Amino acid sequence: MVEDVTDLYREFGEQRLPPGQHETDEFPVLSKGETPPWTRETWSFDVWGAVDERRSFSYEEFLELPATTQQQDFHCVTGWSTFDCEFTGVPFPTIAELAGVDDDATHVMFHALDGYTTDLRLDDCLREEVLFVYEHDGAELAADHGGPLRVVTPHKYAYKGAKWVDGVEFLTEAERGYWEQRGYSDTANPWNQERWG
Ligand SMILES: Nc1nc2c(c(=O)[nH]1)N[C@H]1C(S)=C(S)[C@@H](COP(=O)(O)O)O[C@H]1N2
Ligand SMILES: [Mo]
Repeated sequence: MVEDVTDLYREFGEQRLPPGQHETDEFPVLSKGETPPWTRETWSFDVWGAVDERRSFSYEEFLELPATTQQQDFHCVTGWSTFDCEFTGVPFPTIAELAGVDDDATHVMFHALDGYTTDLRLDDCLREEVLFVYEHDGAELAADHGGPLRVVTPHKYAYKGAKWVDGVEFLTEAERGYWEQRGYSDTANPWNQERWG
């Protein structure tokens, strides 16, 4: 079954296409640098910080976690939006529950193989449609789009969705990620045009 979350914009705005965006039929690739290499044997996904205990998953272990498939829109802060992408993966709240998040955790930092990081408030992550994705449109997630694993955040600009994600850190205070340190917004709500600041 595919969960249709293309209507989540109703929580934030009037129009499905956020203001200042244009729709494209393409799914462009946007990365700060090269696509990093990885191997199934050495890859692990780690959860640490303000949690009961540090957790580590091999690629095979991650694939065994309960997954969901959703149809969603994808909004890049540079102005393009792609409608109706289908992604399969593990919801953020499932990972948070497995790790046992501390009561004083307020923020999250995502870490990726290319050195990329991005931050969000914890309550912006504890949503079923924030997914750790390994399949796109029924096929294994392409390396350029973040394979083996990426995050998607349909309620935020897409820079909040770390490609090649291999770790999530729970924080007790706000910290800024790669683009956030370079001026992009911490909150990144597309319907409010939170691009900078
Ligand atoms: N690890 C990593 N994740 C990243 C990026 C990146 O450079 N490195 N770019 C971000 C930006 S700005 C966007 S718009 C989306 C692009 O995803 P796509 O290349 O699959 O379209 O990934 C985001 N996640
Ligand atoms: Mo972006």
